[in-house]
Amino acid sequence: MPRQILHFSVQRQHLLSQQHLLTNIFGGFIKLCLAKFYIFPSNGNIYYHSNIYTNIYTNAPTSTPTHIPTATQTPTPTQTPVFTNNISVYTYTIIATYPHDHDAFTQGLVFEDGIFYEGTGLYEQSSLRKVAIETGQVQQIYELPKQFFGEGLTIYEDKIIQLTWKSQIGFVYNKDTFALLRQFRYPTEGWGLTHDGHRLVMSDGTATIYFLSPDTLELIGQINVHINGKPVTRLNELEYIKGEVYANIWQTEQIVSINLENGNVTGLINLTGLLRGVEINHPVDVLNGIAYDEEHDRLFVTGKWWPVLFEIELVPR
Ligand SMILES: [Ca+2]
Repeated sequence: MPRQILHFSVQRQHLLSQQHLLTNIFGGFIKLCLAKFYIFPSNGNIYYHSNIYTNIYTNAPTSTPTHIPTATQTPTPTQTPVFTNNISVYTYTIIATYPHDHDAFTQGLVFEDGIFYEGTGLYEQSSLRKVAIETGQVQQIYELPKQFFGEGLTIYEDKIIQLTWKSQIGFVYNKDTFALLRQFRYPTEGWGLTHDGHRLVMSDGTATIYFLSPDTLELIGQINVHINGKPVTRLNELEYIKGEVYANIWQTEQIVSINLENGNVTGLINLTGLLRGVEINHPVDVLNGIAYDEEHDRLFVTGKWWPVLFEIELVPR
């Protein structure tokens, strides 16, 4: 979770400094030992690097939680995955790049009527925002009470619904004024949120997608998401697009499209390298945030603390 990311980031930076010093002193043996050490960070997850397509449906993320790309970074060739069961695979083309508030720890992103609605996280920093596309400027903001860690959000009719991470409390706002209309409870953690026109669709970081009544906000169903029969965990920010739900997979640069009838993953989008070439002057975190402009068929993605937001076009592989 995000707090663990921060902790891991600091720990990793420290370890990297230690590693550099010790490597100079003791040589490759020590380096090997440390390398083995920090693939088991404090959150108990096992981190390793390999082709995303071979381990996206395990619990192992394929990229480190925090990274700072540089202009000199060498592009890594993307391996061509082999799939069965008619899963479509996509890479991407960047259509446009827009400014994004690099202090926004993006947890939810929606496009409507020419602007973005964005939810940000972290304790004492969580917010609900209206953001101008072209400039990235925040036009309107509501700051959540300090004890809440904001998560995904969606717009249903004239209301905004926003989740929180571990509080099991969600909020409903007036879309125009951001006036808080009510709060509600749900039984899991809150991660991503979207809707399919008649149900709210929610993720909690597992392989389960939950359905909530948009009227009562009660749980009315759930499905398990899988790819080739194996669960796809760490489903995070969501967006309903053309009859399917797109979910970015936490701590990866991958998005999956999900059939809500059966939980099957129908497509895999590899967004590796999105920040390549972007000047980065501060820490950035993982890809998070999908928004869709239905009227103009535009797809937007960004990430936590990213200084930019991208309009992308999917390219079949
Ligand atoms: Ca979204």
